Amino acid sequence: MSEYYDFNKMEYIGNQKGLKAGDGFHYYNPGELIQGKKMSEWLKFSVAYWHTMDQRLVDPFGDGTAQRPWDKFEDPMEQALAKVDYMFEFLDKMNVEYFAFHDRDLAPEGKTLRETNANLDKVVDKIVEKMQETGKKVLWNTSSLFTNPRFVAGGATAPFADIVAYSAAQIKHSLEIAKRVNSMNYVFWGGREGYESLLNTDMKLEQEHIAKFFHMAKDYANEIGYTGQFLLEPKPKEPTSHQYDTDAATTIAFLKTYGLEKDFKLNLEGNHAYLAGHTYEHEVRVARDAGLLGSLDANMGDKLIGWDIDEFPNDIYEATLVMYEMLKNGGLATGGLNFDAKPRRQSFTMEDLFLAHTAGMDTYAAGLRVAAKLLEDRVFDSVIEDRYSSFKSGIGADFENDKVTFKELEDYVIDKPQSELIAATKSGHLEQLKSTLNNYIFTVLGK
Ligand code: XLS
Ligand code: NI
Ligand code: NI
Repeated sequence: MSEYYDFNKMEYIGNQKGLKAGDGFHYYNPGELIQGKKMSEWLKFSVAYWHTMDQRLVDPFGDGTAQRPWDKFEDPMEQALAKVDYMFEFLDKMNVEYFAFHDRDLAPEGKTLRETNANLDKVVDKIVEKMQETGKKVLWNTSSLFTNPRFVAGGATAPFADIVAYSAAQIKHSLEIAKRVNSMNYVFWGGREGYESLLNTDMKLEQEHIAKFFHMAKDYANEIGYTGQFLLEPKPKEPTSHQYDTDAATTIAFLKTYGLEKDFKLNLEGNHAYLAGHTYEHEVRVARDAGLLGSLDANMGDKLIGWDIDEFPNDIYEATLVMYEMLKNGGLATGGLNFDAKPRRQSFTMEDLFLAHTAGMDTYAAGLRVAAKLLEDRVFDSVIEDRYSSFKSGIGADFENDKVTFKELEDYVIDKPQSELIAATKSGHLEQLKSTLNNYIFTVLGK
């Protein structure tokens, strides 16, 4: 492989004092076994093409600041093809097995969809070659039904039939690509699938349209023999003020309402959880409880900024609790940890891209280590077991086993004095638990 970047391949160096971030991985040791499985298998890290290759580091107030070696290619197709080489070299140097992309990340649009597909196919040809050469894999691909002005009012939920038709044709081609590159999953993030105001929106019709659209997508995948897992990615707002796939719970209700729950799981993003007013671990728990945890867009938000800033994860508490849910789920099956993340606008060098990925990988690897120990020691399990123990016998067991009616529950409590009821409650000991969590983080990572 040709050398595009002046960086050594990232290897595990441990966490001895004095080692600078970026010298290597301090916590991510791909071959090390955690609960009987290699870290690289628990943590199927993925690089996001749209950020790492395409993101110019713009914000709503300023132009891009990114400095990239591929900027030297002026012809858009030439640049698109060159970026494939840079991408694969990046994956190799970062020690990452997977990547993810939207159709429009890869190649410029032409004058018609036919021309656009031809541009895209040229780049996909090269990607397929590179994949065969290197063994790198696609965690998921998706279609951008939100960047081009034709999607001003949505793609599958657009109030214009021509745009819905175009969206279907675009997804059809993306599914063909998914089959070619053998994508583990196919993601639908409802870019502009939502609304700004009910004054001009038929919400029910739009939701029926997108449900029909998803059924058609699945039918087409079956027809061409694409067997990757379909994923929906919830987000509450931005760009529209009411995104239909608001959060995990809303998205699960949507899937069940329209009979799609057998065909879809969820791809959950950290920053989207914040925007929905939830923690990341809450979203992952909701999906896990429903048996619909698919994959993770591992990024984080900022408590002080109200938009999707896609920061690389560095919050060890969040990573620990999310990895805890992941371990409880027995892993992510076809899913992984996709860095839907970009460096900050002031971190504009190529070196920052490497450092940012290293930080994200180490944060989740550290979280995995702590979570595994918390599970092994049954820290939360034993607390939770004890907290609900009154359902193991007496009236609690009767309630659990459907042996009591409302009337019998009333009989049981009607004459109980307040003091007995208060005595039936127990402290939640939350301060102690949080401090135990701190201790686990310090001791497991301090080793
Ligand atoms: C945007 C989404 C997007 C999806 C892929 O907020 O996170 O990047 O992951 O379309
Ligand atoms: Ni995302
Ligand atoms: Ni996002």
